[in-house]
Amino acid sequence: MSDTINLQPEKERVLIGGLNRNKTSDFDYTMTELGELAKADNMEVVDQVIQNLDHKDAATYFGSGKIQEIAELANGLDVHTLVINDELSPSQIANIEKETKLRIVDRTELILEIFADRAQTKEAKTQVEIARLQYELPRIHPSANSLDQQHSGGGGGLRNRGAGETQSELDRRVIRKRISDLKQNLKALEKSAATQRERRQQSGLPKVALVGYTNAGKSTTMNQLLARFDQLDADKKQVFEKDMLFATLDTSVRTIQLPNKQQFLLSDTVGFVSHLPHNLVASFKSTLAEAADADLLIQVVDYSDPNYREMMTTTTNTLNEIGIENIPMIVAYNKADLKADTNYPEVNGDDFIYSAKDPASIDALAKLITKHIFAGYHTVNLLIPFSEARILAELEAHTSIIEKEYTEQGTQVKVVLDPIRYNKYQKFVH
Ligand SMILES: Nc1nc2c(ncn2[C@@H]2O[C@H](COP(=O)(O)OP(=O)(O)OP(=O)(O)O)[C@@H](O)[C@H]2O)c(=O)[nH]1
Ligand SMILES: [Mg+2]
Repeated sequence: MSDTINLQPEKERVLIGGLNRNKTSDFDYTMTELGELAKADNMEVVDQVIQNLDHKDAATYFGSGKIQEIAELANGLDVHTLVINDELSPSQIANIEKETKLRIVDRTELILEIFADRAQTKEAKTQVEIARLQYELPRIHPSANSLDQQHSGGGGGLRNRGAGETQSELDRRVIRKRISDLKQNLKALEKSAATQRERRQQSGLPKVALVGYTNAGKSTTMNQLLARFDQLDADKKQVFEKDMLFATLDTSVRTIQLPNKQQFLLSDTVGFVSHLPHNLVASFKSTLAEAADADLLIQVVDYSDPNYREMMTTTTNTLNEIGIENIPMIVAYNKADLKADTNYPEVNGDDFIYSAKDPASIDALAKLITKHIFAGYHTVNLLIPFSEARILAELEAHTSIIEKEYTEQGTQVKVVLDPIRYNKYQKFVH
């Protein structure tokens, strides 16, 4: 239909390029990933340029012959932007821009742009803005105005504030101030998240966190577990899931209650990508605080992706980088429905093959989780005196009561207790 209005902003046509240093085996994977990142930033990848080189050129990243080749290719294809598979120095970017007349976007800037576009909550927006400003700070080019020249001989310091201050210095000062203000705001936001976390901690419920590469199906897994086991308001508690990179930037925590009334906390977290920009790692650290103190991690893997092994390595590296180690982990190979000749659900030790869209898989996953987190649980008989009605109410709300009988001495219950309550209610064991 000719009169349909296309609301999609037009995609920017780009080239992607990278240096294959030491011919590393994961180079092709990082280029594929770069292409996906570019698509996620509303770009259309027209072609790619690759150079095999042991060391990057200090001035122009690519060797000079390659730079000419890129300029000609871009000209022929009528493309004006080159996305590079690395973080470049400000002067490298300026040099390539000068020689090719192309706009240069490096990997870090690309990821930051996607994050800025996706951020929804105040916390995520603040984290991304800090990271972007930190990235921009060394990249402010001295302006060509005369104040710059006037300043070139003198030192910095207070003397030069005010009238003698150059535009770029002023810009830097404004940015530094903005970063420090944003960090203050973030601290306050993180404090309230920490308070909430503490409150959940006091509930004594086991904590399970979904982690893994972006677009693997973490949020879908969370939503299906919710729909299956927490029918009450399940649709209101659903999290955002979509076939795109970095659909989730914030951690969401939900309570899952299994049919036997055992409960656990499940958190859905931000997805990973390789070569995460340094100044985003700090924000990942706070966003992933939920995963850091989990009792069990479920690493969700897109088993149907040919690069799933590299994605798993990326996940392991990122977890290590942000200091999440030594937490028991189930490796959950998702999207088995898209992989030929694959049986699912299938459990093999701590490996689990499944499809988040298959109810039988979700039941099997719940079973596997239960086996892990409720291992230290005890089934006991308690005799609760009538004077302790509060305790009975607490047990009814939070534990799985198998039998209940009123006797003259009080209420007798057979109940499954977590290790904390098992200690706490020792004196009532009958
Ligand atoms: N066919 C199929 N698609 C799936 C399955 N699980 C998830 N998906 C799809 O994969 C895409 C990504 O799912 P999400 O749950 O948003 O992935 P995520 O891991 O939360 O991604 P980020 O939040 O970006 O890190 C969505 O389009 C889902 O519908 C599955 O088992 N089979
Ligand atoms: Mg998600």
